[in-house]
Amino acid sequence: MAVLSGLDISYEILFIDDSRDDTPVLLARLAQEFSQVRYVHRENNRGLGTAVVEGFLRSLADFMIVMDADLQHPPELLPEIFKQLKTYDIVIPSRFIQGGDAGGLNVVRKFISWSARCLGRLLIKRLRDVSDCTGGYFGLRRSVIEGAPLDPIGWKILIEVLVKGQYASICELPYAFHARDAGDSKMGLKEQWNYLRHIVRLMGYKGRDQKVRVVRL
Ligand SMILES: Nc1nc2c(ncn2[C@@H]2O[C@H](COP(=O)(O)OP(=O)(O)OP(=O)(O)O)[C@@H](O)[C@H]2O)c(=O)[nH]1
Ligand SMILES: [Mg+2]
Repeated sequence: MAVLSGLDISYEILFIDDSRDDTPVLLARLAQEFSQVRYVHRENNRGLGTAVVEGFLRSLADFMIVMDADLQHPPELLPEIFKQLKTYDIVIPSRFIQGGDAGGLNVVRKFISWSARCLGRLLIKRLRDVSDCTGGYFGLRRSVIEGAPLDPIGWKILIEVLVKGQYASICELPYAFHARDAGDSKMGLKEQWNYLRHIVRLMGYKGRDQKVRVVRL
């Protein structure tokens, strides 16, 4: 909110919460205090990908930005993402272009993340020109996913959007992904397995051919 209040836009922050702890109590308090905050609490946790789809369905906005709730995705980038969404259909902050940094991951995680990206880009044409297709920070125009049959497995909602969405342009912005400073990671073997299942399912998806321009800033 500190970042967004400097912009002359109306916005909302929508939390999709699958927790089993006291998070809904905290979110209710926040929503009461700040009219820009809304939240949805789901009883049956169906994972990060479906949480984002739920967010898309609940939002009425023309421009939407997806980010992790632990603030590893720097909110300082929100104004730039928003600005570029006026020109491009999808805006993807990337750790892997000049000026970007994936320092928040240890060596093992970096290797797993690199293999996952290589595999996705090798097997799925629409991921080929995108340097950070496995990240969770991105912005999009509503028109990209309107009518798209989004049905992700696991976490990687961006690959689902890139394969099933309708868009003509993508903008990549460099950013630094810093280490989490509290709590435990939820990324584990199960999510890596889900990613493989997701890739296999998307390989079978017959989308329309579309020409896409990818611009790196
Ligand atoms: N709604 C919902 N969100 C989730 C779920 N699992 C993870 N998330 C969100 O996804 C983000 C990424 O999960 P993290 O555990 O932080 O994993 P990571 O950022 O890839 O890796 P770390 O560097 O270890 O934090 C979290 O910050 C949450 O916002 C889930 O089951 N439901
Ligand atoms: Mg995290």
